[in-house]
Parts: sequence; C-alpha cells; structure tokens
Amino acid sequence: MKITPDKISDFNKNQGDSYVAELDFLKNRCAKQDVSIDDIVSKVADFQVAVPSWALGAGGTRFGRFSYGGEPASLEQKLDDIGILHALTRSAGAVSLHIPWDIPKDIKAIKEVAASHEIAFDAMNSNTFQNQDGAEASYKFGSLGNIRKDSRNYAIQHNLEVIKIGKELGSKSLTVWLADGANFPGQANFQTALQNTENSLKSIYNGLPEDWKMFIEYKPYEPNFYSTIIQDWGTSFMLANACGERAYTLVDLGHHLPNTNIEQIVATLMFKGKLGGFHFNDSKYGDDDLTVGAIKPYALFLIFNELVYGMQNNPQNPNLAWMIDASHNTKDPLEDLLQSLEAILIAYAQALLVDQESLKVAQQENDVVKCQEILQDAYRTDVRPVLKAAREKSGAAINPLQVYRSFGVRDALIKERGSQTKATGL
Ligand code: LRH
Ligand code: MN
Ligand code: MN
Repeated sequence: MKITPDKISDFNKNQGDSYVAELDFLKNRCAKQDVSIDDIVSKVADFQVAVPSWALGAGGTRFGRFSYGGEPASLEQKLDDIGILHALTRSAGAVSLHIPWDIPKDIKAIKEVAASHEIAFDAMNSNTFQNQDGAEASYKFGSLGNIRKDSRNYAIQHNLEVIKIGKELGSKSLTVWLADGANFPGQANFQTALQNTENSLKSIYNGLPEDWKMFIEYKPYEPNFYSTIIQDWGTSFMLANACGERAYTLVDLGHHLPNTNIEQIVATLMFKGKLGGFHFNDSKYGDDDLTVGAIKPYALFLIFNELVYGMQNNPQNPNLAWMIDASHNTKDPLEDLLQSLEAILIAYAQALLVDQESLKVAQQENDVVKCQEILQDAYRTDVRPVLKAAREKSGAAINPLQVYRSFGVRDALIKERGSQTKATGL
C-alpha cells in the first residue's frame, strides 16, 4: 500500500476544505498581539514525532489480545506502516525501535526501506523486562539493579548490544526503562538496589558513543507494585547526573501518580538542562497508554506551554526526542496514531499562541485572573486550521484520518497481510 504525494494532493484539491477562511480569521485575531500565525504554521510543519515500533499492532492487555488484522509481521512492514503515517501527515518522520522485538536481520535493507519512506531512526529502546528464549541470566528479579551480578552484567551487555545495532542504523540515543523493583516490603534493600542500578547505568554510559545521548525513563509502579527502583523524575535526574553530561531524564506522560503536576516537572528539568526525551500518551488511572489528548487535553496544553517556554528560554537543554508511547486493543492502530499526532500538534500550536509578553507582565503585577485568561485564551482557540495549513504546506493530507479511510488503507493491509495478524510488542 503506497500513498503517493500525487494521490494526496489530488485528494486535497478535490475536497475543497474551507480552512483558509478560518486561518485568515485567526491571523486577524493574532495581529492584535505579537504572535505570527505564519510562524506557528512553520513550526507545526517542522515538528516531527517518532512512532514506536510496538504501537503498530493492536496492543494486548494481560487479559487478552484481539487482532485488528493487517498488522505488520516484520520490521520492514512496520516501517511501511510508519511510511503511511508520514505520507499522510509529514510529521511522523522517525521510528523508535525496541530490541529484541525489532532486531534487524539485514541492516542495509532496513535502512533502505526507512530511507524510501524518509524515516529516521530515533532513540533505541532496550528491553530487560522480559526473558528471551535461551537467556543466560534471568530478569525475574530485576536487571540493572538485580542483586545477582550475572543478571546485571547480562542486562549491561544487552544495552551495549542495542547501542551497537543503533549505531549501524544511524540512531543517536538509547532509552533505558527498567521494570526493576519489588512486589513486597523487605524483598529488596532499597539502597543496594539503587547502588547496583547506578553502577550498571554508568557501565552502559561508558559504552555510549561520543555523539549519543542516554535517556533514563522513570515510572512509579507496574510491573512491580510495592517499589520501583527508578520511580520518579528525581531518581532519574540523580542517576543522569551520576552518569554524566550526555545522560538525561525522559518523561513519559503515563508514568506519574494521579494529579502529579507534570508541567512543573518539565519546567524544572529544562531549567537544569536535563530533559532529554518525551513519551506522549494519555491516562485516566495509571500507565494506560491511551490516545494522546483523549482524557486530559488541558493538562497536555499546560505541559506544552512549559515545553515551548523551555525551548525558547533554555539553551542549556538539548533538542528533545519526541515519541508517542500509546497503543490500545480496540482501535485501528494507525488511526489511533493519527489521532495522537493530531492531539500533539494541537497542543503545540495552542502553546505557541500563548502571549508570553503579556503573561510576563501579568505575572509581574500578580494579576492572577489575567494570567489564567491568557493561558485559557490560547487553549480555547481552535487551531485546527493551523494544522491544516501546516500539512498542506508540507505536502501532507489536509485531513489525514479522512484520507486514510477514503483510501481504504486498513482493508488493503488486511488483504495484503491477512486478518489474523500479530505484531511483536506488548
Ligand atoms: C514502560 C514503557 C517504556 C517501554 C514501553 C513499551 O511502561 O513506557 O517506554 O519501553 O512502555
Ligand atoms: Mn514509555
Ligand atoms: Mn509506559
């Protein structure tokens, strides 16, 4: 299934979307403040989010997995699927691989497929939360923080192997997420576990190429339900500092206890130049991995407001590695990802609309009401015409989801790959 630029531009033309008038309305409105809509359109058009290789199949839960049909059976097919997303949106120009789910058999061939879709290799993810067939040491009681040296060393070697594969593909970063922790009090010594984790991370960091970054992802619980070694941003930040300059914290939106002020964490990390990566999803209860913006769009906007502020004011913080980390078992995975991309760009565009100058003045005057008005004025603006303009500008579909359905993409994939498919992943 190949979606060509010609097919997209024909569809765009025939559809006659009225977004231009809506955009003009927005332009007039913004002329009153010091915000340029053309500038926002360009920024939105440039924004690229990596798609994780494990989100292209219908996700399972521990209670079951239901095939959606037409799911990718190989890494090549996963790249083809991201190619579809990228052709439709021009904002999904990268993939984030999970090893060993996606070990490339033929690096050269994989690079060619990725290049044919203009897809770059973003952060590599290691996996030390599952034992693989024939494993020489077990991760049952942890990996980098395991009390046993053989398991720790095995996990370190795995991470170094992931770096090696990533180097061949052209990736420039490694994301480490550990499931390590304990299910019951007394099971592990907190300090020993933390010390082991720090030492292991340092060993991996020592094997990191000069031009690579390491991202340390945190999560409060699951699969361990009493304690997790890297449970929060503070622990991740501490470990990143212990490793060195090229180690950073990675924020996954679903990895917080209810009501955590994530935007404040973002601001703190960017202020310290230590926010490296970002996993987008949404949640109601825990690490639900729901479609971005499906549950708490205002929270997402507030987070983007801090991200935008940080990108404009914190040169000490590097460019961020953006990734969607959402998958579910009841939606077409590609439609789900299109919805996530849309929600990310909406929140980004709304955050770019915030009148930063007026906000600064209102804060200086402690005008609390005005501060809230300024933020909510941006949040309540319908920025969808901005996204449409950005997409048309970059050769994408004005309405990606509509084009996806009109082109019958899922049916074509089912015809090609079968109706009882299963992709590697969770
Ligand atoms: C852990 C996590 C992490 C993994 C992915 C599969 O919950 O967010 O990023 O790599 O899910
Ligand atoms: Mn994640
Ligand atoms: Mn997660």
